Amino acid sequence: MAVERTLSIIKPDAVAKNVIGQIYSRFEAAGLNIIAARMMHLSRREAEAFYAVHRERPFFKDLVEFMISGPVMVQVLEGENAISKNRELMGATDPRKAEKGTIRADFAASIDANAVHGSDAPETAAIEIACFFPTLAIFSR
Ligand code: IDP
Repeated sequence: MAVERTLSIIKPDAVAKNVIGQIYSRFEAAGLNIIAARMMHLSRREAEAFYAVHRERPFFKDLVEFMISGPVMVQVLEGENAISKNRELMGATDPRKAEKGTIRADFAASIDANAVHGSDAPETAAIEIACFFPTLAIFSR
């Protein structure tokens, strides 16, 4: 198994619900190390750039509005198969379809406000991590 890094974002809805710690506990229990973290309030430009792959999708405008509606918690997770492991912990994009016990099933209200983001592949993980963290701010162990 490969040690990977992935970018995770706790979205404005979950930050507002005060469940950062509960979500962090799930990462830790799954063997994922939090090796960088920062709370930030994304600008419109940052949110649009981050979700640029979805620019043509009908939900793009609402997604950007939601992502800038409040602070987010951004972290780099590292561990064996971190990318797929985090996606498993997150559950399906639509919380109504997310498996019981996943972050989205437990904390998300809708497909628009679905609690967390996680990179979906090694290439996107590398790009997304570089969006938020310089190498010097990442503490692997
Ligand atoms: P993911 O977050 O599970 O990887 P993506 O398909 O990459 O899902 O979509 C990015 C984000 O865009 C989702 O987390 C969700 O917030 C939003 N989104 C995706 N599909 C829809 C939709 O059909 N309606 C509204 N929002 C959507």
